[in-house]
Formats: sequence, C-alpha cells, structure tokens
Amino acid sequence: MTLTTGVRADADRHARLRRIALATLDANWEHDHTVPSRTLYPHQWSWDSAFIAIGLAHVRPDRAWRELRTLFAAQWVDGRVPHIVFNPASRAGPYFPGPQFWDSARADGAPTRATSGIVQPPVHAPAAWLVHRRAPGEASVAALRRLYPRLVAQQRYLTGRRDAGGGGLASIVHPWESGLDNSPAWDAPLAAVPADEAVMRAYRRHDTAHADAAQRPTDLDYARYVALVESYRAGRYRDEGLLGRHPFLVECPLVNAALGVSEYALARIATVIGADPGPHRDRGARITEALVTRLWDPVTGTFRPRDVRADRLVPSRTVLGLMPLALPELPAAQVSALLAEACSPRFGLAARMDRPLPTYDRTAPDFEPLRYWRGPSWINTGWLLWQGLRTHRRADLATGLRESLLDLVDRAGCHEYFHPDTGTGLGSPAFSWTAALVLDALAQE
Ligand code: 9WN
Repeated sequence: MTLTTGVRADADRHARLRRIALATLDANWEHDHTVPSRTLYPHQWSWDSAFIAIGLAHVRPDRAWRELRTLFAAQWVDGRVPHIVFNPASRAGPYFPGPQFWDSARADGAPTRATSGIVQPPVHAPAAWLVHRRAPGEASVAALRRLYPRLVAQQRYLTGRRDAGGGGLASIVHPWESGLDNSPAWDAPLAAVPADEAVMRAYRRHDTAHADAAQRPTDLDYARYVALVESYRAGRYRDEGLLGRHPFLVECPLVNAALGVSEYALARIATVIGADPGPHRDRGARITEALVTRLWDPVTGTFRPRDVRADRLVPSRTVLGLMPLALPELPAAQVSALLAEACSPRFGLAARMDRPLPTYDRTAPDFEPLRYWRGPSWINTGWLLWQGLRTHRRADLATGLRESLLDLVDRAGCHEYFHPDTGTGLGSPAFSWTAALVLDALAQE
C-alpha cells in the first residue's frame, strides 16, 4: 500500500466508524438518557452513561450533559448514584430484576424515580471533565458547577459509608457493582454466598431471550445475584454494620482506581469553577496509597480484589488488576509491573496486537472466550487501560491498543463484547458505550 492509499484507507475507516457509532447512539437515545441496548438493557445504567457522555461530547455535547444530569437527578440523599435508573415510560420489553424487585421506594433517601439500590464504578467525575475538555465553553462550565457537589457527594458516600474494610477503600456489596458481573474475580467470594439455582424457577430472566445463554452468566450466578440483592434490600440498602450481616464485601481494583482518578478529575473541575483543588489531590494520593497497601500482590505483580470478609486477596488474574494504571501517582514499581502483566501472554498488549485485549488471563484453564466477562474483549476495559497507558506516557502501547479497539468495531460493528481470538461480535449488536468510546478513540491520535 502506498502512503496516499494508506491515508485514504484510514480516512475511510474513520468516516465509516463515526457513521455507525453515531447511528448507534442516536438509535439508543430515549428522551433524556441513552439506553445501553434497546433489547437487553432498556433503562439508564450508571457507568454506561458516563462512557456514553464521553462519546457524545464529540458529536452532541448538549446531550452529553443531559445524560449526566438525568443520572444524577436520581442520586440518593446519602450520595449513592444508583446503577439503574428505571424508565417508567420504557416501550421496550421487561428487564430482570425490575423496579418491583429492587423496591427502592421503601429505602430512606431514595429518589421518587424507581432505581436499583447498588452502585457501579464511579467513572463520572473523569467523564464530566472529559466532556468539558472535548467541548469547552460557558455552558460546560455551568454544567460542571452544577454537577460538582453531586460528584463530591458520590465520592463521600463511597469512601465513607462503603469503607467496610476500614483501610480507606470502598467495598462493593454485589458483583454488579464492579460492572464486570461474572468475572472470575468474584468466584471465590461468591462461593461463600449460599444459593440454589432452583430459586431461579420463581423468576423469569429476560437477558437470555435476547442473547445466547452461552454468552451470559449462568442460573447459579443469577441465584447468587438475587440472594445478594435480597440481603442488602432486607436492610433497606443501609450500609451500617454490613460486615456483620452481608455475605459479599470486596474491595475491587477498578472501583477504587476510579475513585482515585475521580479525585484528580475533581481537582481539575474545582480549578475551573473556583473551588479548592488541594483536598482532592490529597485524597487522590491517599486512595492510591491505600490501593497499593491493600490490593497490590507483590508475588504476581498485579492488583487483586480483596475479599474483606475472608481478609484475603482473590486468586484470579483478571483485567481488573490492570485498571490502577490510570492513577497518575501510581509508584514506578507498580507501573512497570502492570505493564509487564499487560504485555505478558495473559493479556497480550503490544505496539502491534495480534489479538484483542481479553477480560481474563487467556492462559487460565477456565478462560471462556464466549462468556461475558470471563474472557471476551470489551471496549470499555480496553479504553480504560488506554487511558492508563497515556497517563504513563506509553504512546507505543497506547497506539497498539487503540488500533486493536478500532479494528474490532470496524470488522464486527458496535457489539457489546467480542470473541477474544476471532473478534466476532457477541451480546447486543448495537451497544452504546462501544459506539461512544469508539468516537472518543477516533478523536485522539
Ligand atoms: C446488570 C448495562 C450493564 C453494564 C454492566 C454489564 C451488564 C447488567 C446485566 O449490563 O450488567 O447491571 O443485566 O447483565 O455487565 O457492566 O453496565 O450495559
């Protein structure tokens, strides 16, 4: 290929990707938010909306702010941002578990709109910052000003009420809170949650009507998910005394890395709106230190979730362990060990990648190339790692990863996830954060 045809091919690919990404986001827009997928996920999801806003900033900045505003309008009085905000007017089919199951109305401080009672990774402050950076102006500064106290309350909730381990990190109470629902990372702590898959006979899962059951969590996984919601709901989603009564409490490296990165983003936002950035930077540094103290495993050279109840690190090596690379003040020893882990045959990161980044160690005997978060490639975990590589100035690896992400979507479309060997599209075929993050990756060389 000559230089000119190469440049033309790149421009064609760029235009093609932009077109399908924009069409996907437009088709999934639902009056004041974007659904992750019309069929599988017909309501608003918390961390999806953050990723979606980052992409929308490039094409529809007003809608990006609207997305975040709608989500934060459903924030609870204690600061938690619910992982699902139900759309009472949804024209789509039902979702399990729906609003009746969560029963948020009976919890203190829940909003009028029905929501779930759990959270997802707090990627919203960095998202708000990026939306402003991509489309700065008076309107974006005003939007930052409105969101700032809500973002601060979200951080306070997670670092305060959710510090069940007492070491300065937030615990998740459900695998759904990690966003990587059936990751092998949760197998060990979930094994302690009593559940019988027969309980699922009392419910109707709708996900398997829209996606192949072999690509989704199993019924036993769902029995445990249901049991954990029941346990948390029984205490009306209060967080006091969780250690004594809730069977799943885990410090997740992704959730806590996002918590730390959020403080640095809040410092930048504070500077723009005339607030004090200093306390945010200090908190960012403290969270980074706590991550290293509590979740770093020097033996394997990666971060691992800590099972707070059992007080030990979980055994599996998943993509979650690489996520703290996004922390700007991560010590050099951890940065180089994480790069080695990412570039090992387990994850295959390279300046020219021959296969996409998996979500789980591809050399593990229980690696499953089709099943959801147990192997397949997802655009958001790739995008988060890409941010980390850029933060630590590894342009060579960042370029390789970006190419691989764009290539996946160019070949298969805006799928929810992808086969980690062949790149075949899996799950929903029109998934919003895939589209949004492609728009962001396209805009950054
Ligand atoms: C449960 C919406 C969400 C994502 C999660 C993804 C999946 C839900 C489900 O879909 O989870 O929250 O029903 O499987 O795992 O990361 O936010 O896209």
